[in-house]
Amino acid sequence: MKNLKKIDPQIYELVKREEKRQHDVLEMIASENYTSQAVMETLGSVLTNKYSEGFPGKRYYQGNEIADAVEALAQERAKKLFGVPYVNVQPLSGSPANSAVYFAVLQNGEKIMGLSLAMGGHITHGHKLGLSGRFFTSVHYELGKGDVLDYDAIEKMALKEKPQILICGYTAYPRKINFKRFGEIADKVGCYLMADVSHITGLIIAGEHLSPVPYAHIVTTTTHKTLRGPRGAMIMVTEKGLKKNPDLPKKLETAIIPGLQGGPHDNQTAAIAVALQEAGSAKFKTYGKQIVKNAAVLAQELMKYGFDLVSGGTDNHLLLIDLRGKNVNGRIAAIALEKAGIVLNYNGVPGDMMPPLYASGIRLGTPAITTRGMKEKEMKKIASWYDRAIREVEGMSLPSDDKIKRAVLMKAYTVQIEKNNNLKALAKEVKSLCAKFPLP
Ligand code: DSN
Repeated sequence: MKNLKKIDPQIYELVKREEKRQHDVLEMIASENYTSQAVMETLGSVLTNKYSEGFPGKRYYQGNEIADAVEALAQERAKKLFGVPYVNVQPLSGSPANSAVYFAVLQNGEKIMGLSLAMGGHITHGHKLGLSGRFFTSVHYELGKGDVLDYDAIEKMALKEKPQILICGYTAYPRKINFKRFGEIADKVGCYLMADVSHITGLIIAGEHLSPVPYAHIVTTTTHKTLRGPRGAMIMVTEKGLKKNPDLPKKLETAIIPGLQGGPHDNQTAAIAVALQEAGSAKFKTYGKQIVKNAAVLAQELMKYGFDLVSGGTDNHLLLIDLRGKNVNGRIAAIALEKAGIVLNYNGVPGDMMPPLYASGIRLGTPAITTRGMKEKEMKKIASWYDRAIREVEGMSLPSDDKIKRAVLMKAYTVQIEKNNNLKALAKEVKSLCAKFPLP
């Protein structure tokens, strides 16, 4: 980056520091990953200079011969990889993708039904503070016994509520999703089934999770999580979706532009195409399988250390730890773990009484560390580090109902964590492990 260094040393310095941070820590945010150099080269290409409102062969600006070819290639690769007849690769990210689906399919006030945010759903699945909950009617199902999906209860609710769109696919759910059962429920209701598989796309490609394509009408996914591409998203219409409504592709295109977005980011589209090509390789399948193996070992080991895993384990790439049993607040734990070189996010857990900013759990995942080449042996070591780090903050819980006391405690605990030499020593051990597993 010699030009950047010369023109803007401040940003150059920040990029370099971020590169070092990403290298030196265990990146365990379940939704993050490291793209290949090829993806990054494409993102930094001249394609960023172009305006291409519209779609291949029907643009509002001239000079789009190459942009057409790039987008058509991305579409073809996605269609082949997922087995769908239509794909839109223009959504800038996951939230715009989901919004575009609602914009295309619903009239104002019509109903969507998804898993509640508190149970592992996503803000764009009808949360009242987001666009989907504000302009449409939303109802939410909850997890059942054992903190897993209760399909009978979901069916009962869907038949009563009669949503126009039933949503499955989650942001903090560690178990497999029975898309077939969801498809049957949607068919009984006569509604659309939208599967938001952002978190598990890579696992679906690797054959580690059932694909929603035969059962859902519409599938949305981000491209930067287990798929390991650039930030971005795609909306797919399945054969079943086309049969229900042959106008879906047209409606989705109109929802993207002029509905919600302007010019597509052609550099991003091209980078998605590159990621899709990478995801079609045998190597990627091995990668997807290893993500799941690693998560399973990590879960087993963490449970040996007395960690309480929501639903009692994991079937996919992510784990949700309920820290109430350890008497540690989730946010405090996340701060302590970061001090120890392990990066993740604090997260609500089913039945959480704490506000989201002070949630009682942590969410972690194996996609990024698996990209670095870590395997079962490293997972065992990492689990022992979680144990050591959390021991340092055991007892640091926060009250749910006393804001002032919470703020005082939060400050005091943060200072203690900052000074904790055991956590600093741990960060050195983490760093030396990371040194053996370079970034792509
Ligand atoms: N931010 C993503 C995640 O972490 O799951 C969802 O939008």
